[in-house]
Amino acid sequence: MTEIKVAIIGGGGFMGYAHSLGWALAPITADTGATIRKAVLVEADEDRAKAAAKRLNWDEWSADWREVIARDDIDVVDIVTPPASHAEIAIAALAAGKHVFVEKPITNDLADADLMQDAAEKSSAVSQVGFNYRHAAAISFVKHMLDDGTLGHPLQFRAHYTQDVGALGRVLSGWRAKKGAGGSGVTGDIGSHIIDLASYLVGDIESVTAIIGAKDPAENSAWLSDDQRREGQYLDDAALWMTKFSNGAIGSFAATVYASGRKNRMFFELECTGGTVEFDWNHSDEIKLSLVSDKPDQQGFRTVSLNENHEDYWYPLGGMGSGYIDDAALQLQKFVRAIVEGRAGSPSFADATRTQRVIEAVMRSADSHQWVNVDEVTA
Ligand code: NAI
Ligand code: SOE
Repeated sequence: MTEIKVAIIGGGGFMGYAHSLGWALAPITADTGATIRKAVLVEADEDRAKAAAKRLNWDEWSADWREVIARDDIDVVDIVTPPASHAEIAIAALAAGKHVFVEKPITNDLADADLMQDAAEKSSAVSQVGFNYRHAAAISFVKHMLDDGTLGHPLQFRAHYTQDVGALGRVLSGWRAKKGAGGSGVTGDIGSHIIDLASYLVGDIESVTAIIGAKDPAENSAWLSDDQRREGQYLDDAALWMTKFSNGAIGSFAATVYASGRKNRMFFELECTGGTVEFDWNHSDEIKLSLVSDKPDQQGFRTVSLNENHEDYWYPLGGMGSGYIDDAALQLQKFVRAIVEGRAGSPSFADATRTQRVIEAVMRSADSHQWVNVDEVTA
């Protein structure tokens, strides 16, 4: 039996909570013979580290990630700090021979993402990025129907990721609103999830055209002009972008935190030559499905309720309500499997760097008002 000792860096925040629960669940179903030891929780200062380690049931705490990464007995470094610090910690952990799980977005900066991809590719350790939603059982079901030909060729993908935090005047952790720390803004923070899903299900995004909206949070007014946004160095609060995929499919995407009533809504429709699927994270155990092959008098959408016959559905009975923590655990379970079986993690640092390139393309297109080819976006 392999014992895998995990250190979590930044474990006192939102993702510290989700990953601590995820690590506690992952071994139950990992079916690999491995056991997980929640060994060390690292936080920015000692009091926060001590309190979080106690609350979330980690063996030890530390306020120095470098000292923890240097320890011989740590196998996995799980990075859940804000994105601006991901590159430094991940590259150091890979250099120390650790398996690395890093939260999304891989980082805020394309040059750093390229360095992280390079470090991961040179290392024999397993690395993976926390685009958790692609691991939900409903998404695995859609992926199956694409891979086995049930849905046919993807034609059009339309996705929304909407939240209300901006509309309510809230800032979720200060770093998200700060230039530098917050990356682009909503495109990088929540838009990255729907880019990852599109890349996973439909294929590589080839080119992008975008418009973005930024608001002065103190003003009860419409979006700033592009000039005002650039001059004031505002982060994006809303973004709309259209894409062409390498396989000929087309897509449209929307992300905003100014959507009153939307707490955390991630939604997409995918039309294919053989049928259409619709997914709404707020009903994460369901897929709406219509197949072209349906009998003429039975056409229209049916609701498929996920159940024990679907991969990645953990319960012996449908209708149990799997959600965010199941998803956090599923992605860690797959990461553990990759370690034990000596396979690459997915999504990889290369996948997440490609997503970062798309984010950068969205920002450049919004500035230039031109279509931007993703392969031509360099740091
Ligand atoms: P947060 O602000 O709640 O937590 C971050 C923690 O990192 C804080 O407790 C902070 O004290 C700690 N920290 C910062 N610098 C540190 C350092 N040098 N050493 C040790 N600790 C340090 O942030 P949150 O929401 O947990 O986000 C963290 C990451 O997770 C981000 O990359 C974010 O995009 C991602 N995220 C992913 C989600 C998902 O559904 N996949 C959901 C929420 C966040
Ligand atoms: C932002 O509000 C946020 O916490 C993102 O950072 C996560 O990635 C998303 O899953 C939920 O919303």
